[in-house]
Amino acid sequence: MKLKRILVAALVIAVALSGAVAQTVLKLAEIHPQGYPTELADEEFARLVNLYTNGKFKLDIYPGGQISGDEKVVIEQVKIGAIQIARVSSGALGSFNAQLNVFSLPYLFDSADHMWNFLLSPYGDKMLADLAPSGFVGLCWYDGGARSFYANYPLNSIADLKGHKFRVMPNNLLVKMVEAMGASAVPMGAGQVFSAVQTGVIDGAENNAPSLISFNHYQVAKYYMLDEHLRLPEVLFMNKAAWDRLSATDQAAFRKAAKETIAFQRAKWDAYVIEATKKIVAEGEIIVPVPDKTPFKNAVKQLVATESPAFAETIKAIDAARPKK
Ligand code: GTR
Repeated sequence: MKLKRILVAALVIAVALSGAVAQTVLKLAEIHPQGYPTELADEEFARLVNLYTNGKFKLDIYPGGQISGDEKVVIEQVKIGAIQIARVSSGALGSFNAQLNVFSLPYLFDSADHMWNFLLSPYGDKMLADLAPSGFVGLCWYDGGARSFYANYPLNSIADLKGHKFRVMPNNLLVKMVEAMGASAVPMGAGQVFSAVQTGVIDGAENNAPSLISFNHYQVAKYYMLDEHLRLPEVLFMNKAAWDRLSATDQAAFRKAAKETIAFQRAKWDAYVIEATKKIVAEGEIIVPVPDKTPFKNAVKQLVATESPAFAETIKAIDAARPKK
């Protein structure tokens, strides 16, 4: 009996010393480079998953569009399970899970606070859970700021969009939005935008200030008009089959890790928006504030009215999340 106990103890020590805990490596794709707020959040998520699963899981992050500079391709890779986890924009994921297209309705949220009140509500959790029929498990939301138009020619008002070509993420609703504002929409992956502006295939695009830095777009599009037409939350999500292979304890560890990265990412985001804005201005970007967004809102009024009924229940929850004045 004593000998058996000694042998078991020796075995436990041997396993511990050899570090023989079976480790599962999962791949996480990120279009932005190292140091970008969402990428830092991916790293934090990887660290916490490793910690909370006692080293059972290691996440290998592929930043800077190493998997693809086109999020549509990344999402397809997650769908088939070649990549298990990714962080993408809800604008891109909406083409795979239609309920997310609600975020592609312009001027949906009044502010970042309004968006976060909603995303952190039970309805925000429900939307993550409702990724399941598309073969995904939603882990958490991140901040993606407000998106505005930028171009290689002066932009001062909505009238300046007319007759010009702007890149959008491959998503029909975003195409319609740009067309409602008087421009032509050219859907393509973020990785193609720089050379498309350079070669004159498009005149500009729309995004948040941090993305103008991370994709170097400020170098080819010097005019940035802050009309803030969209707030597209970022999503961290996982292949469902890979998720289903996790034990309930490990799933809880992944959830806990994801939840804890939200405040981390938001703080990094807020700081980086200020830094990125300073940097593009220093590099000669002309930033035009748009204090009165009425002309932009009017231009998309009809589109919003036509598209909203498909998201009636969600929009009701979004309205209810509006901060009290
Ligand atoms: C960024 C977002 C990326 C990507 C990109 C785009 O704001 O963080 O995930 O979707 O926009 O426009 O393609």
